[in-house]
Amino acid sequence: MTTNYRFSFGPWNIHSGSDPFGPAMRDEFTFAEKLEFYKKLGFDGVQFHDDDVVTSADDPWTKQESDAKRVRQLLDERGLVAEFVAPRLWENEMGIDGSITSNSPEARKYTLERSKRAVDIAQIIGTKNIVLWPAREGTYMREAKDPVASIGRLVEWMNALLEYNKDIRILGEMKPNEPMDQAYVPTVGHFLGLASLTVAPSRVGALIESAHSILAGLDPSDDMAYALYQKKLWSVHLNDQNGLKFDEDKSFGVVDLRRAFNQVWVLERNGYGQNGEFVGLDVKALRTQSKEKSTKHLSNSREIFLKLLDLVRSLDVKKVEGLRASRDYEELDLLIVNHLMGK
Ligand code: 3MF
Ligand code: MG
Repeated sequence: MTTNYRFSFGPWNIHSGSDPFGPAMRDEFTFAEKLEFYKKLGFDGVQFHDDDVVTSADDPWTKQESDAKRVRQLLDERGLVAEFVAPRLWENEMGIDGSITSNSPEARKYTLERSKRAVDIAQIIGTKNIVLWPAREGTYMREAKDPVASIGRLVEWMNALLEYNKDIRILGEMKPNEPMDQAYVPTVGHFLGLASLTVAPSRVGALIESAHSILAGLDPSDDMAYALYQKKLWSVHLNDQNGLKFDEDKSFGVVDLRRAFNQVWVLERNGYGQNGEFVGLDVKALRTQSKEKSTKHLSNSREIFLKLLDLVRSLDVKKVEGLRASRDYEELDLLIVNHLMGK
């Protein structure tokens, strides 16, 4: 059965080019303008933070509810689907030192209430997927928090949401650092270990971002394989990354084509997408792009994925198996590189 892949991205993936060292370089498209790009660029799924859906996650619920209904209507009219909602806990002042793992009981209370609203928003826009990117759930300096208590707080947060709504699923998107110096749950392996301790392990899975695995010094395709074996790979954020530095969110495959090929390979050969999973692209346009040309990173990433998919599908599997059996990995190296070069 061949998968007909569906692609997704979030409104933050079309942006004005600001970075920690300089301001915006192009005007921001409005949310409504961004929505028009989806189908044109070949995408069907929209990823959201809670406050991508509502004007402010601190507005009274009645206002948030009407905002969310309006967004649902915009999606429906355009034949688009909401893939997930992620509470954007890391921008609020309350989350200055972490939200779930904050030392402040008041901040933790705010976090849980806001997360429950994110679940309600998800329900209105039509998705069961809640993504947890635990941005500030770690430390700037080791002694700042109790590390054991912090792990417990992450599990308690998940339990509270899983109990709050019995339909939702939590997808952990782990990253080892940035904005924090050290994250408490740095990899998918750490996260799925905790998943098994929750009140509903079958409703806790993963979203794996290529760059996040690379930043942890790991191979993204192996991280994906680990989650796929457990039937817990429910979304991906494909992109690329030049070594262990800040999270670059480069277009998929532009740094290391072979590493990208291996990600497509592991997804395709293991039925990813056959239960409706999206191929998410968490990519950013370079700051140097003009506004009119600031969506190419999305269509390029999609195109590179589809071209690599052709290569995965046309790879001579018998040859690969033969070379594995005879342990001739030098020949296998050449086979793969030649295949990538179209030889
Ligand atoms: C950070 C990320 C985030 C998450 C997003 C959804 C802003 O490295 O990858 O992008 O993907 O918040 O969880
Ligand atoms: Mg991401």
